[in-house]
Amino acid sequence: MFKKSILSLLLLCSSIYASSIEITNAYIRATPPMVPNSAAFLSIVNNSNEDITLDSITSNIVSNIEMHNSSMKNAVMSMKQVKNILIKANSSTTLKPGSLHIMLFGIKNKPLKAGDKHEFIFNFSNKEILTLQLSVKSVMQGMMHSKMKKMDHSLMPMKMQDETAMKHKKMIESK
Ligand SMILES: [Cu+2]
Repeated sequence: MFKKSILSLLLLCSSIYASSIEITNAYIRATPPMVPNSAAFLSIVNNSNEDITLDSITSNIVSNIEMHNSSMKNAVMSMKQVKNILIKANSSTTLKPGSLHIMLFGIKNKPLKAGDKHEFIFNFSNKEILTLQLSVKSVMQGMMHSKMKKMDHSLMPMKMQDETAMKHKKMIESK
């Protein structure tokens, strides 16, 4: 009985510690055979009373990972590398197409197939490190359709582009 309560106390402590950051709804966008880059999307929940930033992400499946933010300017979607992603205290930040995202450069074993899972390591400013298996999902079709419906067609560029297909201008501020 005594042993049991010690154990549950330990479990409780570790779960309190582990849950200050949660990553939910994470997926990697599936890629066609020749495409070298992809993107990952997810929500980060910060259950702590302090602002936290996501500072870096690593994975063995690609040669480089950057955090990006997309924006629409004069009907052209462009994106820019960001140093980190802020998750305010007791709040959450959502990475989604057309907005903040995780950019994956140089896929080592092309293509990224729907249904596969790959390990990613997330490093946060509070020294927490989360290791997650992210699923590959084919989301291109659905995303394109919903974009088309909302968009003014006269403003639409000749070729629809998204984070995966977009040319990456290196717009990184001097490191
Ligand atoms: Cu990007």
